[in-house]
Formats: sequence, structure tokens, C-alpha cells
Amino acid sequence: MKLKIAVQKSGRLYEDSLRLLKECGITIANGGNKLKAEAANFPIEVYFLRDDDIPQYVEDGVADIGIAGENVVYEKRKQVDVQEKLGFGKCRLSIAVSKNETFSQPWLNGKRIATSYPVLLQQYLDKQNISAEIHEISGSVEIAPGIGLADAICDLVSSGSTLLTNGLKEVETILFSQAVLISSKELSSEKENLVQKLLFRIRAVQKARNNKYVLLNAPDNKLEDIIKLLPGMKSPTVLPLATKGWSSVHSVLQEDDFWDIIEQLKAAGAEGILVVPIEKMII
Ligand code: PRT
Ligand code: ZN
Repeated sequence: MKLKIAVQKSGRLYEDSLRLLKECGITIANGGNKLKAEAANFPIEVYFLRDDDIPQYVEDGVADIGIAGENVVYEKRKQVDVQEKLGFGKCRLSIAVSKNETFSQPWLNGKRIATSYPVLLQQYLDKQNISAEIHEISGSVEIAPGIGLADAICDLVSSGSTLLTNGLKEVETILFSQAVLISSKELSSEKENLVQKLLFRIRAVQKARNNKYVLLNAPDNKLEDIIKLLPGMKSPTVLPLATKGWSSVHSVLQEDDFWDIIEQLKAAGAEGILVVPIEKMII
């Protein structure tokens, strides 16, 4: 018995999906051009598919789990469970208009909006009580205003450079999206166990990514102040150095407040600060 996972065949999610599996100890012999590949060291089979099709395959049970963008998962409205946000493929679904437009709602009322996300856009318009005409197009949405097909667009944005080069500006964000792990609602208990095992590993990898291991030297008379600055998993480890009157302090810091705390540590008398990535973190 093997767990079947659907990942994007090629595109923006492909590499990060395989990297995540690899960091979970699951190495796939061959990917890319094949439809299917097996892992050597975990009972899992990988199916390479178009991202838009992944929610459907998971709903149908052709795949047990899958990795897809929230934008696709919510647009397709399939009956699947979202198990975990994966921290990559980040983007936002936004409405954009010509950069020369002075925009303030209800500007969109009665306007034509081109998008590949008619479901999410309609939900947003309904919530805002706006009635606008949705033009569904499948690609190159950003050129629609320039050729007179629409007054506005609703599309994915990450760096914003596509909008910029097309003379558009982002005016409303309707969804923040990232890749998620989805699962079928009808898994056998055996498969459910495998999913939990995989999720355990994914969470350990994610936690590790968001944390750094910090080692520093401190004079003993400054130890108290320095330890106060360090949250650690429980409390920091303190080891005596060979030089009398000095200790080595080890702790774990979150990426978010990392630079702030490093500065405070230096100011408090810490020296020789080393910062090391953590591979897995189980707490
Ligand atoms: O062949 P297949 O159907 O599998 O691939 P695809 O071409 O449909 O998808 P792909 O690989 O482009 O994107 C897969 C997923 O990546 C999407 O469903 C999103 O969840 C996520 N993602 C993250 C993005 C972006 N960032 C993104 N910037 N998907 C698309 N874009 C496009 C956007 O549509 C626009 O054309 O990039 C352009 C904007 O980018 P910036 O950087 O110029 O703002
Ligand atoms: Zn696609």
C-alpha cells in the first residue's frame, strides 16, 4: 500500500514541492517528464500533474494528497481538506487597474474585470456588494485593459513587475495564497496514518526553517542579562569556556525577531556570535 501524492509537473511549485519531500527524507528517483515516480524510502508514489487539476484528482481519490496553491484549491471549490500551509509559492490575488486611474470604491461597479479566477472574484464582489461583469480568460490577463477587453483585471501578483510593465497598479487584494498540502476526505485509516507521519515531518522541517541555532560567548558577569534576551526551546544551554570567567551560551531564535535580538545580545556583551541553520526541529 502506497500513499499517492500529486505535485505540479513543472512550473512555480515543482522544485519547492520536491525539495520539501526531500527534506522530509523522501527522495524521488526521477521527476519532471514522467507522470509517476516512486520514493525509495517512504511508501509514497508521486504523480506529476498540472496544478489546476490537482484538487480534482484529490477529490476523486485518484491521488490521496496533493500540493497546490490556495488560489487553485479555493477557486476549484473541490471537497478536499487543507492540512498544512507549506510556506512557498506565496502570491496574492489582486485587482489591478490602469495606473492613471484614480481608484476608490465603488469604482468597480458596472465595470468589466478580466480574470482566470471567476469564482473567487465573484465571491469578493458579492461580499462588497459590487456588481461588475466578469470576463473569464485563461492566460495573459494583464494585457486585457490595454486591448480594451476590460477595465480592470484580477490576477496573481508576486513581485508586481508584470503589472508595472503593463501600466497597471494593484488596488485591492482579495486573497493571500501559498502552497498547501491537501488531502482526500476519504482516506483509509492506514493512509491517514501515513499522512500524519508525513505531516509530522513537514512540520519539523517548517519549524526548523523558521528558527536558527545561536552560539555565543559571554563574560560570566553579563550572563544574566544575556540569558534574559534568549527565549530558547526550554532555556538556553550554558557551558563554561576553557578561559576562566567566560561561558558559551546556546539557544534557538525565531527568524522573525532574529536581527533585533542579535543586536541586543551584542549590546549586552555577547561575543563571537555564531548562527547556524537547523535542519529538523521536533518539539
Ligand atoms: O502547467 P500548470 O498549469 O501546472 O502551471 P501554471 O502555469 O498554471 O502555474 P504556475 O507554475 O505559473 O503557478 C503555479 C502556482 O504558483 C500558482 O497557482 C500560484 O499558487 C503560485 N504562484 C506564486 C504564482 C505566482 N506566484 C505568480 N506570480 N502563479 C502565477 N504567477 C504569475 C501571475 O499569474 C502573473 O502572470 O506571475 C505573474 C505575476 O508575477 P509578478 O512577479 O510579475 O508579480
Ligand atoms: Zn495551471
